[in-house]
Amino acid sequence: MVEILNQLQQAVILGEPDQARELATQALESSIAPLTAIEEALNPGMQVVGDRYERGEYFIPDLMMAAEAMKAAMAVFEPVLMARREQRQVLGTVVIGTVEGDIHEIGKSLVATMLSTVGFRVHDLGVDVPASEFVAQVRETGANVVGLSALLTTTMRNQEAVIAALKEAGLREQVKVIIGGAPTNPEWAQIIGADAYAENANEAVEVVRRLLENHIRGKMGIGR
Ligand code: B12
Repeated sequence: MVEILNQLQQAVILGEPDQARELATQALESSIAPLTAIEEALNPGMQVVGDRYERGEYFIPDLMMAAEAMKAAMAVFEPVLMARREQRQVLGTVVIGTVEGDIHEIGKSLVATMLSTVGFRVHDLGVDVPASEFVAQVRETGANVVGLSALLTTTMRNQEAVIAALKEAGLREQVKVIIGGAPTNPEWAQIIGADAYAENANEAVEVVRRLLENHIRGKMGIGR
């Protein structure tokens, strides 16, 4: 098991999509849980890639190939995660996307997948999403949570812009806003008036559950 996970991590680090797909399939065949593979091979692999880029050892094409490898493996794991989805009632509706000017999609997609897996209805708007699109989708879907991803210090401001646009549209009270992405933190969430921050996909699930629980309790007048 450890060997397959090591190889999968290497496939991400070396940016080998075909190998990543093959190893992800082997991992499933060896009864390795998709979440284990994501947490113990894909994420740490991407971390190594980021560190190498920071040290000037990797360049943009390396990042792109690593991202392709990660996506190839995720494409193998996602159907399995979805099939194991807890078939209960829909816990809530989430609109999620990476904010305008930012094309980093992997972390956002992971959060979207995890939320779907545990029973939220998720509308993933993709990357480089303008504030107006978040507003339109919240209105259309009646979402009760909005997830905003930003991986760049230059685009985290656009999380604030989405919140402002939701206020302007009169929708802010209807939704809880959760933010995430490497340059963001709980303090930033507070500064821009988001309801919550989560560091990773697992935490995002817990936080969204908690946010909606409070929301529903509040609506029903319980605990006041
Ligand atoms: C892969 C990558 C790319 C790929 C993205 C491919 C793709 N399809 O997504 C490409 C090559 C396109 C890219 C481009 C750029 N990148 Co880049 N990239 C990365 C890298 C190496 C990994 C990001 C990643 O996928 N991580 C894996 C996922 C699983 O982790 P994650 O994204 O952090 O997500 C987790 C949490 O943050 C959280 N989360 C994320 N979103 C959300 C949302 C919500 C709602 C919640 C609750 C939680 C949450 O949960 C996720 C899952 O656990 C990072 C380095 C790093 N260590 O992060 C740099 C990095 C983010 N990039 C960086 C830069 C500078 C750029 C470029 C500007 C480079 C350039 N000069 O062109 C461009 C920007 C393009 C743009 N306009 O967006 C910098 C950002 C620096 C900064 N602070 O602003 C970083 C940190 C690298 C570095 N150390 O310098 N990049």
